[in-house]
Amino acid sequence: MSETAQKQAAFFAGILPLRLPAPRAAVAFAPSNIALGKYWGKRDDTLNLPCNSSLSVSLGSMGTTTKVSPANAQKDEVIFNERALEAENPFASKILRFTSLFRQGQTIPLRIETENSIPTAAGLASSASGFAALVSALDAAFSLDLSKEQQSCLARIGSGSATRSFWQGFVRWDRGNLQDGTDSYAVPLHATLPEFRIAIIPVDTGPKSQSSRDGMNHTVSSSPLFSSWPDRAEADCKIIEQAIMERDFVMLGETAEANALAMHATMMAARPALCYLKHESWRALETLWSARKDGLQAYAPMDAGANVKLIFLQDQEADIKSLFPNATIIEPFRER
Ligand code: 2P0
Repeated sequence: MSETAQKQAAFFAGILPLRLPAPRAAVAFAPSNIALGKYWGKRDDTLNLPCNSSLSVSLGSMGTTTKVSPANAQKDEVIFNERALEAENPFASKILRFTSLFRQGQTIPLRIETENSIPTAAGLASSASGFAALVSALDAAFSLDLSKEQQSCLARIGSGSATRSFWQGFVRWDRGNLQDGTDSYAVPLHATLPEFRIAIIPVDTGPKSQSSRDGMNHTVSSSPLFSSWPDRAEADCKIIEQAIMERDFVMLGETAEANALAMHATMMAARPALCYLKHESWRALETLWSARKDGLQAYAPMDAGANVKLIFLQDQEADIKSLFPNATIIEPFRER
């Protein structure tokens, strides 16, 4: 076993019981999320420990539903959007690698059926909701009754942003301080903002030029601006949380946009430069900034991709729709 696999196996062993009981069929849903205070940079690449805390809003019914059940044959099966995948498929192998860590070497063949309700055209990453739904379904299938915080910790090994996909609404992922990673998980914020809206403006729905994982590691190791990022990002999370609690949307929006642009600045200063934004992304940002001078209250928490996301309150929705007719509007606090 490689050193990485050994360290990850020890982390799973610290949370899960030594022997898993026989599984039953179980289904779980997890929402996708968009960070308002971004996670960018790891202090430990094996345990996915971040350099800074991050804070997100979940996307309501947009997410992943995963069913885990005992396999029909003696081998694992992965079905994605009703299509059986070969074990070598990159998506299937990521899921199976994680599932093997969860089983801790026990031979328990599983059938894993997973579906995304995120429109492909929205160009949203699905690894956050994917790993959160997988962990929730595994927890239920093996009747483990792990706490959400424990599940958040486990999902982190699959994908950092998955820590935040166990709750609806606003969620904070605390960076933690321990080297063993047991204090780095997400918690929900007890605040709702029913008028909160998200617009997703699709720019490019193809694969990214560089995965977030590679992009983060490249930024940490080569960007001269990165040294100032963790403290700034930590402070921004605190300001955003306070703005949420005080229902100060302008403070929330301005800080989230500034935080996202600072993240992009650290990437662009990397050597060689890393830029996820495309011509169309900049055009949308210029349209936004120009409309803001005329009174529009909307802000862009740009992610590590070309698609543009806007946050605003309900009373701005008509203006957003007329400025960006192809936007998908999400109401994260809508009752389901
Ligand atoms: C975030 N992103 O906070 C940040 C902002 C992208 C930009 O988390 O390496 O797929 O699997 O932990 O979680 C995307 O990265 O990366 C991400 P890994 P992940 O949402």
